[in-house]
Amino acid sequence: MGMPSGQAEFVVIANRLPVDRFIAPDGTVTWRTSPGGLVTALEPVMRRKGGAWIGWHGAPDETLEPFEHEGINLVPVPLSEQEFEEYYEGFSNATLWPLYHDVIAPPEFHREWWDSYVDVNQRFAAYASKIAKKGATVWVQDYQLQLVPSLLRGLRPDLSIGFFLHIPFPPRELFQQLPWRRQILEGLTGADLVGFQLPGAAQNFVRLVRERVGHKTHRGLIYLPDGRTVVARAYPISIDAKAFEELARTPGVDARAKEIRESLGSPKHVLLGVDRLDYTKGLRQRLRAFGELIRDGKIDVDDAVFVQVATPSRERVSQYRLLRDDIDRLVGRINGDVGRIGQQPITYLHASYPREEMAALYRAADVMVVTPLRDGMNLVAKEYVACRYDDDGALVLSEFAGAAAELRQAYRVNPYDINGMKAVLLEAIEADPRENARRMKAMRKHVVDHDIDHWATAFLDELTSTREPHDKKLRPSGGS
Ligand code: ADQ
Repeated sequence: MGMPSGQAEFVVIANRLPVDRFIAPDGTVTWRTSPGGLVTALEPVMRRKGGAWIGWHGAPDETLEPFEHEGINLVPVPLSEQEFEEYYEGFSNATLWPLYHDVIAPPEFHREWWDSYVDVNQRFAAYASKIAKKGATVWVQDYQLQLVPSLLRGLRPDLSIGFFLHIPFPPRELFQQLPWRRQILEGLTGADLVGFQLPGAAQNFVRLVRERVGHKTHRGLIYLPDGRTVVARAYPISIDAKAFEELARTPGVDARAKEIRESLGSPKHVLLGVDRLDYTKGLRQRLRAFGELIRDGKIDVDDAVFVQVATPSRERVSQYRLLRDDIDRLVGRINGDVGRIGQQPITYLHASYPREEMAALYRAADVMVVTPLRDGMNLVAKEYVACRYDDDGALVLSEFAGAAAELRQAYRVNPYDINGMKAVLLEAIEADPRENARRMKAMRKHVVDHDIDHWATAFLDELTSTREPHDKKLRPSGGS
């Protein structure tokens, strides 16, 4: 490896590097930092500590040397085409993703996918063990890398290892389906600190470790036979709220928001949904509810427009292809059934936008509709709130999004209850501006006080606080 071994005091390990590659027509290659809160939050720590980020660079069957980008050392991990299919599309996104999201889609269990997941996790751990300085802090991200904590601890017992799960952690009734349940639990207990979005997820994890692995636990603590104590706790992730607000206040964004409303025919009410095209996001339910409100005559097609931005993702996984066709058809049907010439009730876009355009969309929307069937957090809800600096606008939020635990003043919905959702959508559309202001103000305060920096600092402070070995007398662990 090009990067000097054993130099990094702080290491982030994530499935993807925080950069995207652009190749100009003349062949010059440039890397651009991918938009995302995680890099922004970790950048200062990275710079201060000479940190490194280990992750896949996005192209299969290609090996790249480590390189520096905007002051951060990037260490690309190669994946073969077959590993991309089995470890990433397969085990990560067709086994773990649906299993951890309430089995909304049936998870597939394939032994070859698991083998590939183990191999790739071993590779990530090996890279980290090579570049981390003695006693360094390593932060492993998300469900693709749940075995890395214990694999890395096996190689480098001197490190402080943290893990954060961005998606929900399921209750035992669902987790038990996984043929490799014990290996995953043991993989995670290699970390000193295991972070989740919600306290309930941390409780699910601790309970499973007690029952399945047989370790002694007390509340959020797990006592291991080797004297280590693993802490499991909730750290709800957030956004760079200040940056979003500043962007939203720029004249360019303001002008663009007005332009968007005009292009939509200056309707009285603009409703907005912004999601990755994913079956967990409740797109079908929300569009049905909106279509029925027009059909029932509760809203006039001349008064309201629903803008749904859905970025295609994981397009080679069959569940995602089916979903895309399903939503395409539904939008066509609703527009065909209740639209008029020059009046399409749903404007549907498969696009990925720069931040400025996202901020302009948030500024243009009177009602933001976030209705996942299950979501670890949902940053879109927080981004909308951060951009509403006039304390106007209404947020409709599913009770199954992690964000619902914090954004308590949102118009709350159960996305499985279409009639309930219709009633709440109507309530949000017709709400008194003073009522919306009261709600938005409280939510904005929360998001500003609990931003991404607050999240990263809280996690890293706990991870780097020293913990003496516990003196619990433990029997050899059992479990299955
Ligand atoms: P996601 O499932 O991807 O994240 P979310 O939290 O909503 O969901 O984050 C999506 C991000 O992508 C937002 O920052 C949003 O602005 C951006 N985005 C969405 N559509 C876009 C578009 N068309 N163009 C440009 N940007 C777009 C996972 C979990 C979540 C958890 C996050 C972070 O599923 O529950 O909140 O990780 O932990």
